[in-house]
Amino acid sequence: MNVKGKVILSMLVVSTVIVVFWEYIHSPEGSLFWINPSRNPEVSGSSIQKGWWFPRWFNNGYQEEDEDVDEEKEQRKEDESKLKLSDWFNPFKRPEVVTMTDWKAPVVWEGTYNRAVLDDYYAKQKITVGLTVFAVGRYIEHYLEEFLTSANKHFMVGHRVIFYVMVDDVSRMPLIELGPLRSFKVFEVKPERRWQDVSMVRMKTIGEHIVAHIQREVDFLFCMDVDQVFQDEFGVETLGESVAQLQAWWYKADPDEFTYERRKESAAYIPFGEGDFYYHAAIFGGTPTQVLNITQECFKGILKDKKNDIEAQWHDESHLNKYFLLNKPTKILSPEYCWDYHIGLPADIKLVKMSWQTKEYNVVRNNV
Ligand code: UD2
Repeated sequence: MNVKGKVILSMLVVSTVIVVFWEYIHSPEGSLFWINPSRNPEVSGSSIQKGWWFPRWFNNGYQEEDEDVDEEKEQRKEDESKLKLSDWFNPFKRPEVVTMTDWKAPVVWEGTYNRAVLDDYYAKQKITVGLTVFAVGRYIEHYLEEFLTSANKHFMVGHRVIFYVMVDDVSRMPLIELGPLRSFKVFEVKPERRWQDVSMVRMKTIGEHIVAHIQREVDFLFCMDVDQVFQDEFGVETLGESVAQLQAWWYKADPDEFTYERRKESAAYIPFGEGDFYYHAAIFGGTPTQVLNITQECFKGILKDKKNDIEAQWHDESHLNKYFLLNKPTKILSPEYCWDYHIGLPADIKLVKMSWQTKEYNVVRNNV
């Protein structure tokens, strides 16, 4: 090789070394020379070392770019991991019933949802679901044990659950063995003299407990009447920001037939010609923040009525219906989630998840 050849060869070698070294310093994740400290902690020293001798300003310029890329990637990952309604819900599976409201909230009927997809999604998030239930006076002996035993078996199977049980006498609390991932928190509440007040004051008590502790303990919260029994799985398809239950006796009726509060003097007043559905106060829920808002607003209405010496026709339920008229629920549960077998079993009720107990008002209520 002549001198000219040697010079060209050595220039080639030098430029190759420079290119290789340049790549090593700046190559992004996934290229040939990248060492990812997080995936390979044993060699992470080499990528740390490059920082201290290279000019800081130079390194920083690239650092910022890397951070932007990382942020974008994180955002993309987060967006991809969020479930879309179409991933778990198909409104066309039940063409004979209303499966979507005017404001595009899903109405969850048996057959419209894919629970497995949701179970997987919520299991990754390690959610905890709360459930409040009140049993005051004779409601303890009459209903509480069956309610809790059935909830233990069917409510949010496979997910962490806290039952918030409010009784007026803790010593009469039934002994129930709970399954794994389930726990109780039992609280004593003051018994009201009238059953109507027991029912209405629940709104105040639930709100106070959300503020005091529930908001830090759960991701979603349901509030239920005690005189009902779980029959089948009441699962994660029911979770949402604010969740309302269709009342079994009224789901096919025209809004003008609903037993909304019709007296203008009440805070729960809904005029004829208005209204979407008749919601059942026996089940409502959502995120703790939303449930707090529901209970606080309803209780404000109840107090306003007390001041004006008026009581809404269906007590807390009338106020709840007014609330959901003004603040549309983001999810609605079909009457399959709270069915009354006294109606019979029409063809559109495919799978009952919870059913009403027989109302024995003369046995359980102090004042009938
Ligand atoms: C309807 C609604 C209920 C509420 C009530 C207000 C149903 C299934 N439920 O219930 O949500 O809006 O009307 O009029 O239609 N409670 C006690 N001790 C008492 C009284 C009430 O623990 O002395 C609790 C208990 O959890 C009970 C709930 O309050 O389930 C509602 O009272 P209810 O079930 O007697 O009222 P009901 O069946 O008319």
